[in-house]
Amino acid sequence: MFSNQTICLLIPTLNEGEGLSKVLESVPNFVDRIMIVDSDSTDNTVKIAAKFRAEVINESRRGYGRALKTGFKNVKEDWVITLDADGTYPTSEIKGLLEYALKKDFKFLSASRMPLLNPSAMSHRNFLGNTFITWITNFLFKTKMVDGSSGMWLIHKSVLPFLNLKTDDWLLSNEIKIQAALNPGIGFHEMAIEFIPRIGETKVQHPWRIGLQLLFYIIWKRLCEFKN
Ligand SMILES: Nc1nc2c(ncn2[C@@H]2O[C@H](COP(=O)(O)OP(=O)(O)O)[C@@H](O)[C@H]2O)c(=O)[nH]1
Ligand SMILES: [Mg+2]
Repeated sequence: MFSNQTICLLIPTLNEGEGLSKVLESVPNFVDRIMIVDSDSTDNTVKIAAKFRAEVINESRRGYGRALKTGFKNVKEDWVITLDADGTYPTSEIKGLLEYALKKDFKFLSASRMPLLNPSAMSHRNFLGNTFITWITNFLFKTKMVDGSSGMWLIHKSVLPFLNLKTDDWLLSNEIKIQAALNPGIGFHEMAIEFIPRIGETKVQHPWRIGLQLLFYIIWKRLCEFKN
C-alpha cells in the first residue's frame, strides 16, 4: 500500500530466472501484489517466482503484449506497474513514479529511459531505432514522447478498460502509449528513470524485422486515425 493506494507489479517472463531473482529481491515493501505472467519458461523462472511468493499466471500463447494483456485482465489493485524481468528497469524507481503520478493526478505515466545515463544499457542499434521510432510517432501523432518504446508504465486501474489494445507482441509497448496519448480521458506523461544493463539474453529475436514492423504499424495506425 502506498498513500492508501494498492499496488500491483506486473512482470512478463520468458526464461528469465536469473534476472527475475535480482528483480524480486529488490521489490519495495509497499507493493501489495507481484503478478508474473509466464509463457511456459523452461528454466527456473517459476521456481524463483515461488521462492519470492510471487503469483504466477501461465499464458501459453507467446508474445510480450499477449502476456501483459493477460496480466491487465487480472489487476484488482488501484495501480499496476509493469517492468521487465531482466533488471533493466530498477524497482527503486517505482516510488518516485507513484509520487509523481499522485501529485500530478496522472492516470498513465511512462518511465523514460532517455536521457540514457548508462550507454552500455542499450546497444547503438537499439538507441538509434528507438530514437527514430519516437521521432516518427511524435511527427505523425503530434505527441511529445521522449521514449516511445519503454516497457515500464504506471497505470491507474480505472483506465485499463479504455486502453483498447490490439497487438500481441512487441508493438504493444508503442500501441499503449499512442492509445493513452490520443485518449483525452487517459493522457500520456513521462518521467525519466535510470536504465541499467540487462541480466541474461534479450528475447527479441529479429530486431531489424521488428523495427520495420513497428514503423509500418505506426504509419498504419495514423492512417486509421485519419479515416475516423
Ligand atoms: N510471458 C512472456 N514474456 C515474454 C515473452 N517475450 C518476452 N517476454 C518478457 O518480456 C520482457 C521484455 O523482453 P526483453 O527480452 O527484455 O525485451 P527488450 O527489453 O526489448 O530487450 C522480459 O521480461 C521477457 O522475459 C513472451 O512471449 N511471453
Ligand atoms: Mg528488457
